[in-house]
Amino acid sequence: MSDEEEIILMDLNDDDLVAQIKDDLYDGLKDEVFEGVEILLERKWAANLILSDVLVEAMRIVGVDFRDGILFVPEVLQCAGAMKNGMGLLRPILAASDAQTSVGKYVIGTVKGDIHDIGKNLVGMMLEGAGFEVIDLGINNPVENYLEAIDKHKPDILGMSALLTTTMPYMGLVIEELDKRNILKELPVMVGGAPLNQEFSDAINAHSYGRDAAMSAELAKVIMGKNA
Ligand code: B1M
Repeated sequence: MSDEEEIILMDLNDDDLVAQIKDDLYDGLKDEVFEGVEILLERKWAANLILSDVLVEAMRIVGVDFRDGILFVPEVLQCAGAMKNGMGLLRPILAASDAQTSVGKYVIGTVKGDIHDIGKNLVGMMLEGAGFEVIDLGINNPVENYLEAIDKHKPDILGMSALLTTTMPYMGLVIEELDKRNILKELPVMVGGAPLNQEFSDAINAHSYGRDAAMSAELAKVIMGKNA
């Protein structure tokens, strides 16, 4: 098929459609990714499967080419925009909760110096789906933002996200501040993000490490004393 020839997403079988959505995300094509996700949902694909096997997998490929200097920041921003467009469709499904009352309050934010927010947003969606009230502080948060939010919202859990090896140590700094103010002993802190691991989480004295969004929501329920 020539590049000019229009691809009708609806006409593709599932395998070809998934491959096409990944290509479209790689090319930063927001509307096409949206439409592709819409079709998969119409074909009764589970939202979490679309997320993990299509969108997150496509973004993994973007990450590899970004690392290898094949893609650059402006292109990756387009990819992120396309991913967010697809995630927007999944959000109401993933965040729909059967819980009648809030399971707990969860404040979440990406740390200072870091503007990555796709993973954090995903964790937020999963938490909402698990029945949490989520207060999202957004990106690039200095310690003061966390302290203010803790004071204002009195959360049951604080979550921090970092995607850069240069910003992950900032989580330790926030935890130290919480400790100094005697907040840490009453407020479980969960940390997460691609470069983290359990060892790092232990080293900075975090309460828990969330490896991925689904696991983090399960962990949060366990912290609240709800069975996961
Ligand atoms: Co950035 N970037 N980036 N980037 N970027 C990475 C992280 C990188 C690994 C790419 C690479 O080299 N392969 C690399 C970091 C290398 C390192 O630190 N060793 C990198 C770099 C270098 C940079 C810049 C410095 C590039 C530059 O300017 N030269 C720059 C830094 C900007 C800054 O923050 N100050 C930069 C910029 C950007 C964009 C703005 C272009 C864009 C972000 C757009 C946005 O987020 N709105 C971007 C992107 C998209 C990426 C990659 C390609 C994808 C990240 C992503 O969204 N993944 C990324 C490569 C990669 O990670 N493979 C890369 C999908 C997402 C679902 O996964 O975020 O891991 P993730 O979240 C997961 C888990 O980690 C976990 O659950 C999520 C869902 O399962 N999780 C938590 C996350 N937070 C959690 C919190 C929790 C619990 C679990 O509890 C609270």
